[in-house]
Amino acid sequence: MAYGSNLLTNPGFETGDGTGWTTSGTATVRNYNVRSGTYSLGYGTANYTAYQAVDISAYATAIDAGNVNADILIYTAFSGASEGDSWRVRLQYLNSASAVIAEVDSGTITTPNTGYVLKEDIRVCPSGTRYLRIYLYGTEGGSTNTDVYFDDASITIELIVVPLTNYLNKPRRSRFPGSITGI
Ligand SMILES: [Ca+2]
Repeated sequence: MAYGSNLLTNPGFETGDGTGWTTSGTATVRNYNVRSGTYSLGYGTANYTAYQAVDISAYATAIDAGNVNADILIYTAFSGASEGDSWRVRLQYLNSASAVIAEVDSGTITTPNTGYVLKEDIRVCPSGTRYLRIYLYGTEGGSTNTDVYFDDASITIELIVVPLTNYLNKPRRSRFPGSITGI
């Protein structure tokens, strides 16, 4: 089966606000430095976070049998000089208690990539996965604005029709530097 539709609400911030995302700090959605559409998330005047989780517990039986693939991704960029600002993306697999059981963590990125880079994780959902979450961080580096932007997020899942018993045959991919936790 092919990957399904994007499970996120407002994945590209095109509502013009933070609908669907839980934000803290100075997270701001605005018409600037977009990757696509009209809006992106970024430009806090200080540190900010934003996250959104999707509930995939309806597929619990298939997940626990190792028969659900996930594809989690988002694009991130600086706008011009970073002024020491940084971003961090965590792509997470959560259990029923919303504890992290696996993730890809970009770590703190300070290299000022002015073009958008893809941060993506594709893997078989670990047994016990009930939620998939994208967690974003923008950190102010000492000047006045956090010049870090996020856009075009996606979380999709795929039900494996023919179970893959050979680990090496299971799809898995992660882009951009970072650490991988979990199987
Ligand atoms: Ca957008």
